Amino acid sequence: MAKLKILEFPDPRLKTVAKEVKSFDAGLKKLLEDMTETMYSANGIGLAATQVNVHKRLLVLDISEDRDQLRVYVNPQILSESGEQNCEEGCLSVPGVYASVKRAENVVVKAQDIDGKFFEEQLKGLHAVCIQHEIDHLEGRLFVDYLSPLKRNMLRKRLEKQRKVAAQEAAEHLVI
Ligand code: GNR
Ligand code: NI
Repeated sequence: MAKLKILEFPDPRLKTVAKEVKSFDAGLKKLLEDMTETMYSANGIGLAATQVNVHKRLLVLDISEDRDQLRVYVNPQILSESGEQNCEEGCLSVPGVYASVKRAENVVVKAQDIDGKFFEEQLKGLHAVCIQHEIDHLEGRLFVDYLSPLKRNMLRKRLEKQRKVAAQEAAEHLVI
């Protein structure tokens, strides 16, 4: 297994629309293992392939406290949705930023498992939030895209500044 690098906003590669998975081969299983390790080691409750710069329709979720309820969705599709909920969302690709996003309360999802077998599921609450958040990644959308352009630009500047400071500090450590 290998931990993969997670792309961070405003990296333009996060805007890529992922392509359908057509071959359920050993390469897909390896990618799934690496994504799972990456999600757990980053303490995330979900991870979409887009975030690790692989533009295929694959995502993993685990919203359980004990981190032992891994779920895998290949080529996921939302068949229907109902209700509304607001959730304070965060994203491994937008570290340190949290914002309330309005999503459907219930969704019916159709997807394939790692062997290509189709299944359907009804999800609600945080589970529904998370899969909508991950499917957005596969469409090249981030939760900050739901914020006003003004707020998004403020975030972009703040994150760029943070990164500059971190790089500067790293450089100073090298000098010493
Ligand atoms: O770890 C994550 N937490 C989270 C919290 C509220 C709503 C969505 C999420 S998903 C996020 C992991 C991530 O970035 N997945 O793409
Ligand atoms: Ni995310």
